[in-house]
Amino acid sequence: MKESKWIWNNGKFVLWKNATTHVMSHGLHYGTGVFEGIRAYSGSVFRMQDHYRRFFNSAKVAGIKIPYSKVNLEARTLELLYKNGLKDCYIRPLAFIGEGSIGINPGSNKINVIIAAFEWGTYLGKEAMSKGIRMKISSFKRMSVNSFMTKSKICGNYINSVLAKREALEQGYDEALLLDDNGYVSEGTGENIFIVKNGKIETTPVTSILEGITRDCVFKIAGDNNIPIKEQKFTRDELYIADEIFLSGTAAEITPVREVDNRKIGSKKPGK
Ligand code: PPE
Repeated sequence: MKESKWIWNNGKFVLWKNATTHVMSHGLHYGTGVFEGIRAYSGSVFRMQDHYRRFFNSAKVAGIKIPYSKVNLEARTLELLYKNGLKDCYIRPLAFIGEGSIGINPGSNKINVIIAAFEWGTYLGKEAMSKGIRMKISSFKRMSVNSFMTKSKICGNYINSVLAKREALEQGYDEALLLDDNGYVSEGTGENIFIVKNGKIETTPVTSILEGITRDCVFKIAGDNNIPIKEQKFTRDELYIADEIFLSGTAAEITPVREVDNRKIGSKKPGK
């Protein structure tokens, strides 16, 4: 990640180093915030409206009322890129509950909204795209849908991903793969997963995952190329014998997987 000059902070553009917050912010203590991850390519923000739609939906699920309109945040995002001179970058909108009442009930504490934009290269390591990554099934399960709301990018939810990611890296892998409550494959710590078998693509149903916007692009691209694609539950052994596996996500883009639990996948090279 490379620092940029300006951050949009509660209605104003402020210098990166001045975009600070109070230590008694509710969001800091209880994870009461929601965020998005968006990329821009050559100055065009990729599916911006879909990302802001999900941002507002996340906030709705979390019971957070964002005090700006969607159109306003979209316009400020474009302005932020312009002010920072950024064309290829990652954009991080965040809304979180601020200081005031402490304790579980956030009361009427102010809702803070920020948008940051910065350069962010390959998410899963330098060689991820050319060689594919090595994954390990995590000892942490993907959180249960009735405990945490998996369709929502709620800040606090991400402790599940942080635990799994750290464990995988400490054990020498590039990324963790989480199973759901019932033992089926769910997703990576920040990516959806696809398997290819006999020329057909399968991905997990939306039940326990974040409904990725890149995932939706994969459906569209497969459709355009007449490649059969469907949502289907699958188990970890189906991963081992898949012809190809890849991940999708805004940060990860499309990343090939070359190994799961030390088993080589398909031809050991990124597939078509
Ligand atoms: N699952 C999870 C849990 C997830 O966080 C992401 C995005 C996805 C799937 C893919 O969704 P989409 O980006 O709409 O295709 N993860 C974001 C956060 C990454 C981070 O490290 O922070 C992202 O890719 O921006």
